[in-house]
Amino acid sequence: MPLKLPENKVIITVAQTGALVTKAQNPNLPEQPEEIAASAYDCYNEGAAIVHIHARDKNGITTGSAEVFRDIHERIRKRCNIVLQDSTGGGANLSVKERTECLEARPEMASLNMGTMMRTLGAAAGTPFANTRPDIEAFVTRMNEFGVKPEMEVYSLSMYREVNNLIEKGLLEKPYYVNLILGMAYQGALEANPLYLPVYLQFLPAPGDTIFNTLGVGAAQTGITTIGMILGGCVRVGMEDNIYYRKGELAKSNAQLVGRIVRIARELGKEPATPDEARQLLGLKPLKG
Ligand code: KMH
Ligand code: ZN
Repeated sequence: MPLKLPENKVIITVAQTGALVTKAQNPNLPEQPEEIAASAYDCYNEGAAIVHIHARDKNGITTGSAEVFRDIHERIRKRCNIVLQDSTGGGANLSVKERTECLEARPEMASLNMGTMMRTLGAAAGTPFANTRPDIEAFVTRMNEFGVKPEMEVYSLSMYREVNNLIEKGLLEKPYYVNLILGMAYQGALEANPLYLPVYLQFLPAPGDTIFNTLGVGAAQTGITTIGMILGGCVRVGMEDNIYYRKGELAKSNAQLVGRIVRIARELGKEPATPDEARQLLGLKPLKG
């Protein structure tokens, strides 16, 4: 069995921006540092404990710039103590090296993509989203130097091999944190079929030491995360993964998506963990000051 959260708690992450979504698809997408920070604060007020951050340049293009990530962190920190989780996934325009630069802005957590996938749609179709074993080990080594907790993003069962490799090499601290992704076919993930969740859990690496999160891309966001909570996991919502509130209706804000999952959580008897409760459950360093 996976390491369960307390029955009455759920850690909610909001992934607000991503690398692929544009304002043309949803004008409410926060892209610039001030927009990202203001939206993160609204999500914190709704019950998000963690914000997963992607940065864009002034033209809205994905950037790995530590300076932009630092700017976003500072603007968020002026408002609230939500846990800062930066994306090292970046976008198709960034090299592996550029994808590590955000770590210099000292997030508390960072995403760690657990395998190479082939992009199948969009402008970058036919190019690999490269995360080789040496890349993954280099990312995690750098995270360890900075005391950053990896959020291991798993898109299919075969990626457990890389989780196990990091555990065997002693490169991870307990509790391990694995994000089970369903429904990102254009990037090689399993379909958003909830029947995969029990299979993911059946084979979870080091289950007694692993906390899991679930996310469903697109229309599957609410269903997959609801089942994820019932199974004892953390959840992630937000416009990076889904730009709609319901079929044909664009999300007005990330906070609207957080608000819905909080209402469902409460109906299931779970309160959203505060950022400090999330820090404690995930073994993050306490915030100074
Ligand atoms: N869009 C997510 C399913 C990352 O930022 O490192 C994948 C993601 C990758 O969040
Ligand atoms: Zn991301």
